[in-house]
Parts: sequence; structure tokens; C-alpha cells
Amino acid sequence: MTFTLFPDARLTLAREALTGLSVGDALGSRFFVPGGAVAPWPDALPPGPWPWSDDTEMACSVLGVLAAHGRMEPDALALALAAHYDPARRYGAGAVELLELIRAGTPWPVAAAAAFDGQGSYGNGAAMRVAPLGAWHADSVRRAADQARASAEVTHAHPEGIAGAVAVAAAASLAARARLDGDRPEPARLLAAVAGALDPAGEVHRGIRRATALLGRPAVEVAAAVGNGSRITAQDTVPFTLWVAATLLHDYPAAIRACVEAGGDVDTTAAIAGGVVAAYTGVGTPGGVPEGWLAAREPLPAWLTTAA
Ligand code: R7I
Ligand code: MG
Repeated sequence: MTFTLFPDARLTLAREALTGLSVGDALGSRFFVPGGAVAPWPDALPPGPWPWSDDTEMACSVLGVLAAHGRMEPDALALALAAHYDPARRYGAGAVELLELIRAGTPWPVAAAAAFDGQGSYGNGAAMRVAPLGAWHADSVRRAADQARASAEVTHAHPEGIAGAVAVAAAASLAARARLDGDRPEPARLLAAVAGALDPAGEVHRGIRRATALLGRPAVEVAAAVGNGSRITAQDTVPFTLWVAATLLHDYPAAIRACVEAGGDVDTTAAIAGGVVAAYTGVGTPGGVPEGWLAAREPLPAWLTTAA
């Protein structure tokens, strides 16, 4: 069945994915331990406010562009990312360099292609911000994948950096569609559909296939096998996060806890898994983003509230 969503429905789905992404980012940041140690999940969560990081700041730009243009416009995204860039939000090293080049006038295609000695970035930054775009495209996985590519290329020219974004957007599109249909996909079916949107020769694709073979295993074992994001790359981050989302699609708090207990790049793994899961669960619903967690998250930037 194909259909087209009413614009307000797109915006609601994308906003809820952004809520899941930003709460995951902000709470995950409270548990980030440099050097690879894992902070255990506590009996009581830390008191708010939980500040969000670059994951949320960039995702707000993605949603702002969709709301303003009705589609992903790479030029508008480049301008928004550069305009809202706040170095205190703990951006990736390559992203700092790139956004400063754009602010100084370098065209984004030139800046993105020059990153990392001309191979382009395969950091996890294009994947971490894209779940709202996937939810926006609940009516078409293919469109979600194409638009994710357009959003990723602005900062991540390497095919693996782009594949990470395509995979996460496809997962969020399928999650939002499942919510509209009232039909939760089997984890293996969800991951197979995501893998189908990717180049089978790529490392992100291979990682998702490996993660699929580990469905039913403990999350820490899966993270040990496919990566927990500690390398900050798409290849090392996206397969585990989508395993978490597919496995715990009905249970946002459990998905965030699984990311925290796996260690690594916790703010970003929780942002990715949280964005996809919230596209399915919503906010304040059974299994959804808890209202108390949302209240503890630092408010989203005022400029987004007026834009979307
Ligand atoms: O992808 P990006 O925006 O980083 C996002 C991450 C998230 O965890 C955020 O929470 C924040 O902490 O940063 O930023 P990039 O700097 O483009 O990529 C992230 C990292 O991936 C880089 O700092 C490198 O360590 C690594 N990386 C590469 N290493 C070698 N060669 C990315 N691309 C390459 C590469 O081509
Ligand atoms: Mg971050």
C-alpha cells in the first residue's frame, strides 16, 4: 500500500522522533565515560536539567529545514548547521573544522570532500541527527533513504558516513509506519528492510547483517561483536543502535538503558536508538518517552520552537 501523509502528521512524527533523540542524547551524556569504562545504570536517574549535545543541535537543524521547505534542502541544511553551531556542545573534531570552514565562506561540497585528507568523514554524525527525517517520511522508505543521503552529504562525504544516515532514516521511517499501521515489525524483518536500503558491499551493511544474526543475544554481547560507537564512526555505531531499536521498539526506557549499559559513545547510541524507538512509541505513552525524562531534558533551542 502506498499513501501520502498529511503535512501535520509528518511534523508530529518527526517531532516525536526528535524528542526521543534529544532525551537519549541528554540522558546518555550523563553516562558518557571517556576511555571506554561503562557507567552502571543507577537506581535513581540523575536530577535534571540534562543538557543536550551536538546530536540534538544538528537534529534540530534537520527538522527546521524539513518544516521550512517541506523537503531536505542541502544548502539550507549547511547554512542552518553552521548558523546554530555552538562549539560548547562537544562536536566531533572533523565537524568543528568543517562548520568553521562553512562559516568562513567555503562551499559545503568543497569542505565536506576535503575532510580527513580528502576521503570525507565516516563519523557517526550524519546518522545521529537523522531519525526525525526518517519519521517525516513514514510513507516511503525509499524517499527516507534518498533524503537521508542528501542530508548526510553536507558533512559526511565518505560512503560509510552516508550509509549510516540512510540506515537510521530507513529504520525510523519503518518505525513510524509501523506506528501508523498499529503493527510492530519482527526485529529480523525490520533489520532486513534497513539492510535492503544499503549498498551490500559496505561495512555498515555488513555490521547490520552481523547484528541480525545476533538477535536474541544479550545487548552487551552484541555491542562487543559489532561495536558500541567508541570509535565515533558510522560503522562502529549504527549496527548496534539499530539492533537495540529493532529489539526494544516497544520500550523506550529499556532501549536507552541498553545503550548506557553497552558503554562507548553513549550520547550518540542513545540518540540514534531513542530517535527510532520514539518514532514508534511516541511520547508519554506506555513504553514511550517518559514525561519525567522529557521534563529533565534541557529545553530545545528557542529558534526551533518558532521554526517547527
Ligand atoms: O561525525 P561527527 O559529526 O561526529 C559525531 C560524534 C558524536 O559522537 C557526537 O556526539 C560527537 O561527540 O561527535 O564528526 P567527525 O569528526 O566528522 O567524525 C567523528 C570521528 O570519526 C572523527 O573525529 C574521527 O575520529 C572519526 N573519523 C575518521 N577517522 C579517520 N578517517 C571520521 N571520518 C574519518 C576518516 O575518514
Ligand atoms: Mg554528542
